[in-house]
Amino acid sequence: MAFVDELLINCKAGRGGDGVVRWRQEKYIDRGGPWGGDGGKGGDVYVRGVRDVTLLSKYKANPNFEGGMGEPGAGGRKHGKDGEDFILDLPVGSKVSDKNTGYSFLIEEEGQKVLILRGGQGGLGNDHFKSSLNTTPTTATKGKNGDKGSFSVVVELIAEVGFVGLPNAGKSSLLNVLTNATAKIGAYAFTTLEPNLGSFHGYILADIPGLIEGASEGKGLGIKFLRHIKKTKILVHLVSLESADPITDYKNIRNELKGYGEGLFEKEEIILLTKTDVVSGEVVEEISKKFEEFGKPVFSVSLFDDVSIKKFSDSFIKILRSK
Ligand SMILES: Nc1nc2c(ncn2[C@@H]2O[C@H](COP(=O)(O)OP(=O)(O)OP(=O)(O)O)[C@@H](O)[C@H]2O)c(=O)[nH]1
Ligand SMILES: [Mg+2]
Repeated sequence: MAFVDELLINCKAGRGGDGVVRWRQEKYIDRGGPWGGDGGKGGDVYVRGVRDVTLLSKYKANPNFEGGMGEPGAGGRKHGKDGEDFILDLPVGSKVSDKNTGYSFLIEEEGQKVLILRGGQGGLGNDHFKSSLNTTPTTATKGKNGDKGSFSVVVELIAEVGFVGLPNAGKSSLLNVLTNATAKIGAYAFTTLEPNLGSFHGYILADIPGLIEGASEGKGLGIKFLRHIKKTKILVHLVSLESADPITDYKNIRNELKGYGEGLFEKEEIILLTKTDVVSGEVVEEISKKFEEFGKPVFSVSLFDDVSIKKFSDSFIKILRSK
């Protein structure tokens, strides 16, 4: 199932039940006094945070949700039953915006429940309208419609680590090696079109589509995927040594992070030089030294060198645990 991280949902709270006209049943008395009860209130609509990032894909085919209708009142001044509330589960990390009012909020925690639409009030039964002047009111009111609204839901994944880099830098390959993920890997740019997640010693790593120079102006796949790594604690910036100019590649991506804003540029970063197998050991050392001048931790790996992967993985877990 395709990963869906944006969806427009239509919601309607329940309609209130109608009030009714009823008369007390008494022997020999035609209208033994008003006795009609009020209608029940329509069900409200809530959203609730759940740890399941696949939810939006499940809603996509039919993104319409409705609270239950209130039941009509009854004789004996009986109040109709209130309509059932509708609770829509959304992934933790969803930003919900009301399309009409512009009001928006973030679902930050599992179990967090937010009222988004109120059910309609129930109508009044004729018992409500009796007075000394009118002892036999024949009026009852209809239940009110519940609130309606359209909401945009945008999911920002809750990952602790984000992988960034040019297409083909080896981000998805690394994710697959370090975690249980089975991300698609390809010897061409933009293999990854949707974020991939994997768990590394319990930390969630997010591999996002590759960035290119000008991404913040819409080049390549753009930078909208960066929102998924906004909340990460740390970025791993992968730079392939296949490139003729890894330093420029690195700076270009840094520029795009800066263009995006949201604190990504300032976020703590590990530099990871990849594909060390395509150059000599001396070149790896020379380039590593240049990268160390950025004042950040620098590691180098090759998929074909288990020792390099183990070395990076051991240091990486130490860095994560120190956060
Ligand atoms: N020689 C060599 N090739 C590698 C290494 N790591 C990855 N590759 C190859 O590089 C290519 C790109 O790898 P991916 O993991 O798909 O790269 P990516 O950064 O996820 O790319 P996008 O999804 O397009 O952004 C694939 O053909 C991989 O097999 C490595 O350490 N050495
Ligand atoms: Mg990829």
